[in-house]
Order: sequence, then C-alpha cells, then structure tokens
Amino acid sequence: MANPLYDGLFGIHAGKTTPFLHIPDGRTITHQEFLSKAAQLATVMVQLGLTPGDRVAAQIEKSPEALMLYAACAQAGLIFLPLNTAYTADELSYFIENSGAVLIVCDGKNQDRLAPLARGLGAQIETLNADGGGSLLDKAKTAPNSFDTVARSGEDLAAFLYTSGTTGRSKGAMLTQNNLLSNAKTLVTEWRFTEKDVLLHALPIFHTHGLFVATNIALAAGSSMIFLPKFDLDQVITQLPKATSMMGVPTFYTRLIGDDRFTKGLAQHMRLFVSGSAPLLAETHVQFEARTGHRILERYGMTETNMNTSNPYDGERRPGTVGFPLPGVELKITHPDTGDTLPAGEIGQIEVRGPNVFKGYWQMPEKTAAELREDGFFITGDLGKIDEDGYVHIVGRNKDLIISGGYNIYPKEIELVLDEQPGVLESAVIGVPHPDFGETVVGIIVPEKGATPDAGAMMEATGEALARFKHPRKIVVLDELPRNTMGKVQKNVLREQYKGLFVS
Ligand code: MCA
Ligand code: AMP
Repeated sequence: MANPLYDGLFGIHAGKTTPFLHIPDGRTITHQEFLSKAAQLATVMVQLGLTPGDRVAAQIEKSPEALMLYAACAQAGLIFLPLNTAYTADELSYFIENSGAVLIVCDGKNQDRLAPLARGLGAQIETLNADGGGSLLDKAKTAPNSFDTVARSGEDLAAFLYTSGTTGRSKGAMLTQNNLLSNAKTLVTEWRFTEKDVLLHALPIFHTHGLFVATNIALAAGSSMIFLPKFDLDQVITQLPKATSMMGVPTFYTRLIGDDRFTKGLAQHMRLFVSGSAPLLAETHVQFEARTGHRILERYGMTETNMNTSNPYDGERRPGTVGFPLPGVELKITHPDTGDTLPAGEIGQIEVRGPNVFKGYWQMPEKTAAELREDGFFITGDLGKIDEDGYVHIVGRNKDLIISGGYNIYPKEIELVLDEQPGVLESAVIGVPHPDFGETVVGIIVPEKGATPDAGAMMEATGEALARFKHPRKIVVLDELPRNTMGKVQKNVLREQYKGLFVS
C-alpha cells in the first residue's frame, strides 16, 4: 500500500548500503542502517498503542536517531511534531496540550521536568538522547527491523509545526504528505541535487529549514549529509572541504565571512550555498562573492508553505531579492485592505498558492479563514513587490515579527510577560539591527507612576517563561510610548530611535 512521503523520501533507499549520514566523530550511517532503525522505532510506537493520525511531540537534540524518529512517524502514519530544544516547560505544555500529542519524546535530562506535564495531559513519555541512549531507543533495540509501512494518502497530515501568532497563542500549521514531498521534489530539480551531493547540515532539525528543506531534499535526491549537531564555526570550516553544498540562515554566512580561515580555496570545490529564513543583506551577498567567487542562492519560504520562491540556479542570483516563484507556485502582490492584485512594481502583501501550501491551523478555523483564502491563496504577512524582470523582493512585514538568527520571535509574547512584572505599566517589544543575528530583541517599558522596575528581575521573569533566544538583549525605560492619533503604539518610531543600539 502506498505512503507517498515514506515511499518518496525513505522507501526509495531500501537496501542501499551507501552512506546517508556522516557524523563528525567519524561514524557513517548507511541508508539501510537508517531505515532498519527507523522501522524498529515505528514498531515500538505501534507497540505503545499509537495509531495512524496520532501526534508525536519530540523535543530532542539533533542526532541521527532524531531523524530516524521522523522517518518512523512517516512509516507508521503518525504526525511528527518537532519542538525547539530551547522551549521552556511553560511553552511546551501549550504545544503538547493543543496538539493532543499522545506521545512525548524528550531528552533524558528533561524527563523529570516533563513527566508531570505528560501525566496531566494523559500522554506517554519516552526518552531519546543524542548519544543513542534513552528508553525509546532501548525498546527499539530488540524490535524487528522491518515494518509494514502504513498506507496513507498524499492529503493525510505528516507534520505539525507551531508558528507564533501576532496576537494570541501559537498555531499548529498542518502539513500534508504532499506539501512536503512536492516541495522537496521541486527543490531537488531547481537546485540540481543528485546522489553525488554531500550536504553540510548545521541547521537545527525542528524547523522547516533544517528538516523539510535540507533533509527532505537530501533524502529525495539520495544525497548524503555531513550531520553536525549545530552550527559551530570550527566544525563547519573543518568539514567544508568534504561537502558539495550547504544551506543556512544569513548568520551562518556573516559568521563565515568574519573568519579568516574561510578562504576562496576552502570553498572552491563547493557547488552551492543556499540562504533563507531571514533577509540576506545585499552587502553580505557581495562580500561572500568577493571572498569565495560563489553567489549565494537566496530563497523564501514559511512554515505554512515550505519554499515559495528561489533565485535561479542558472542565471542571475540577484542580491536583495528572493528570486522567482517555484514551478507550481503562484505568487501575487495584493492590496492589504481590498485583496486586489496590484500591478508589477507596486508594494503590497505577498500571497501564494500551490501544492506546498498547508491545510490550515489545527483546530483554529477562524485563524485559518483569516489567512488562507477560499480560493487557496495564503496571505503570508510579508510585504513585497515583483520587479520588471520578475524577481520577488521582500520589503517588509505586515506582521509584528522579529527574526533573530533565523528564529521567529513574536513581540506580543514577550510584552505579555513584561506587562505582568511589578511596577510595569506597559511595554513594547521591537527588533533592532544586530551584526550577528540580523535583528535582536529590545524591550521598552513604561513604569507605573512612582515605580522603578528592576531590569534584572524582568530578565529573570522572561527567562522562566520564554526560550533564551526570545529574551530582550536590552531593556529601555521610557516615560511614555509614542502613539498615533488612533492610540496605537508607533513601533516604527521606536525602531528608528533605537536602530543604532547594537550597530554603528
Ligand atoms: C542562540 N541564541 C540566540 C539565537 N541562537 N539568541 C537569539 N537569536 C538566536 N537565533 C542564544 C543562545 O542561547 C546563547 O545564549 C546566545 O544567544 C549566544 O549563542 P551563540 O552560541 O552565539 O548561538 P549559537 O548557538 O551559535 O546559535 C546561533 C545560530 C542558531 C547558529 C544562528 O540560532 C541557528 O542555528 N539558527 C538557525 C535557526 C533556523 O533554523 N531557522 C529556520 C526556521 P546565552 O547568552 O545564554 O549564551 S524555518 C524558517 O524560518 C522558514 C520556513 C524558512 O524560510 O526557512
Ligand atoms: P517562519 O514563520 O519561521 O516560517 O518564518 C517565515 C518568515 O521568514 C517569512 O514570512 C519571512 O518573513 C521570513 N523569511 C524567510 N525567508 C526569507 C528571505 N529569504 N528573506 C526575507 N525574509 C524571509
């Protein structure tokens, strides 16, 4: 019976004894070894009582076994829900409860912290550690290493990825098998991936970029990956000579440019560098080319849509643009108020439609209806234009969002925590330019009359509630926030005022 995602990414490698993953400690995992262990994990999850359509929430460190869990979910028809390892217990409890996950897979070091949460929500909990240990892997060791792939249709859900909202709580983006598979296949063709490629993989695997772009492409093309636990400059420089291609967020590229060991010689044999998740400054593009002779290929995507546009593999990769809509993806620029399509060259909201566009937000029909039109166009919340040559430019965001080192941060979430602190009347959180992360978080607070809120205590409070990457890097105290005639806080004024806090 068919299971398009499993068959298209994993099943095609059955029996292959060629390397799939190169681990920096010198180990190599072949495709068949990978599939055997994935099958054991699938068997264990079925033994635990999971049935197709159940959600598996995983907050685990990056490891080959973590990828095997993804494969196992695909094979058993389970919905994979990867979670950022930086999320606090508070953040996790929402995702797990909202998704109705029946199994939580966590690192052994977090088990005690998460066990009460699992109990309260009636979910099972198992551990999977980056060193290959943990209860789930222990159980898998003795399980049969072949598993009858569960039949699924392309329209069945394969994964949930949570994406924060400008207002309210995070939304679970429901991605189907076809969403993931169609995008991977398109990108393999567009970016010319083959079995000969060795992809240097230094991204986290709990977001679209590292899991569905990098990993799915490598799988669909039969490429191998040098699988680094994280972006570590020394490791990347050591491993680069063995790779043919790399994908990263702009911070990867600015960090590489900032290191003298990153020379033309080191990058000479490389075929492709891809950037995305945040704007790549035209300046970085130019500096990178001057250093290496390579033009970074910039593309644009979202959690809800996977990849929408890409600069061309052949042809001009134009700095400051995200290229052309991918084959099969329709993209239009519309008026934010009327939804009417705007003529070329005019700035408006970017809308996309295609096989890559998600099914909607889990159990949030109103939010789905607000962003996903009945005719299938998804309102991205990005502002852009199409130039006379057809290149798409992203010029801003119609959503209150900060992107720091490729991670999305919604100011509202931080403002809610700051507002609750003693002595705080109100707050506004903004993103300002940062030399390493592109943007970083600044919290602006207005004290209650006569109060002198303690900035240290405020940092501590955000520390307990929110993942580290969301924490304000600076707290500014103001007597009042600038507002327009409608009473709305003018964040653009604040952004302008504090734009030089981290850059000169
Ligand atoms: C780590 N920290 C951060 C970030 N990462 N703070 C703000 N923003 C970040 N992105 C914290 C650390 O916890 C640490 O805290 C301090 O900042 C400095 O850490 P450092 O060692 O410099 O960071 P790092 O561990 O080297 O990580 C930086 C990184 C990483 C390599 C840029 O954030 C990363 O891999 N980012 C990629 C994110 C990504 O994959 N995004 C794709 C989303 P302390 O002060 O306690 O030490 S998918 C997407 O956006 C769409 C769909 C798309 O188009 O792809
Ligand atoms: P996420 O919600 O994590 O999926 O992030 C998606 C957002 O990242 C998009 O809506 C854009 O604002 C931004 N993004 C992704 N790729 C690019 C890019 N190449 N240039 C500018 N912004 C980007």
